[in-house]
Amino acid sequence: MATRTDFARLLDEAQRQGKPVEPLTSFEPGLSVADAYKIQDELVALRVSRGEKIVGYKMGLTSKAKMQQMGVSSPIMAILTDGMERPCGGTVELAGSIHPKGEPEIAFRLARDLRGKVSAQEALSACDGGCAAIDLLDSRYRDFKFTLPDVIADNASCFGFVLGPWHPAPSMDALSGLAMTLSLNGKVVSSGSSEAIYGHPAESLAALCALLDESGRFLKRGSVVLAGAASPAVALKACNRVEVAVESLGAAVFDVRS
Ligand code: 0L1
Ligand code: MG
Repeated sequence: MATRTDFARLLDEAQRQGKPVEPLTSFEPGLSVADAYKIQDELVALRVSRGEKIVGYKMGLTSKAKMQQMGVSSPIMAILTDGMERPCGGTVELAGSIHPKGEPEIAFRLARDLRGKVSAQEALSACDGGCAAIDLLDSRYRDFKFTLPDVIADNASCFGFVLGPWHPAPSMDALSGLAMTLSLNGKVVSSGSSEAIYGHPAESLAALCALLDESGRFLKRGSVVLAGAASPAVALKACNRVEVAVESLGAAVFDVRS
C-alpha cells in the first residue's frame, strides 16, 4: 500500500518530468481530505528540501461555479513557494508543463502576523498591499481530472504565480465589485467581479486564516496570499502574452515561451 510519502513523491516527479499521473484516489479510493493536506505538506517539503522557501498561500475553489463543479461548499488552500513566483513583465517557460491554465486573481501582502479565526475586516487590516495576480495552474493529473482529495494533495494545481505592482491595501468597500479580466494576446477570455471570490476577497483571506488555524499555523508578516479566482481558468495554449487586469489594482502580465 502506498504511503503519504509515496504519493507526494509521485506528484513531485510528475511535476518535474511534466508527465501526468492517475489520480491518487484511483489507488486509494478512501483518501480523506485530512490525509490529502498531509500529502500537500510533504509535497511542498520536497520543494523546500531543494532550497525553495514558503512565501505564502493561495485559496482555491473560491467561486460558486468551481465549488459546484467539485461538489463542495468551502474553498481549499495551497502553499506558495518563492520558486513558483514568476516576474511581472517577464517570460514564463510553459514547455515543461502538462496542461497549463491561468486564472485572474487578487493578492494580498501581510504587514504583520495574523493568527486564529478573524473577520474579513480584521484580516484586511493586517495587510499593507493588494495587487492584480495571475494564478498559473497545472494539474499533475491526466486530463485535469481529479476529486477533492486529489487536488488538495496536488497543492491545488499550483504551477506558478505572477504579481502585479503592489498598491496600498484597499478598504473592504473598495474591494467590492471590482471588474477582473484575463486576456490572452490582448483578447479578454475570462472575466468576473471580485465579489465572486468567496463573496469578497477579504472573506477568502479570513477563511484561509481559519483553515491554517485548524493545523496550528498562521499567516506570517510578509506572506503573500492569492485570494482565489472570480471566473473560470483558461487553457494557455497557443498564446504569447497573458494579462490579468483588476479595476483599481492594475495589471499582472507575462510573455509565454513555449
Ligand atoms: O486555484 C484554484 O482555484 C485551483 C483549485 C484546483 C482546481 C483546478 O485546478 O482547477
Ligand atoms: Mg486560483
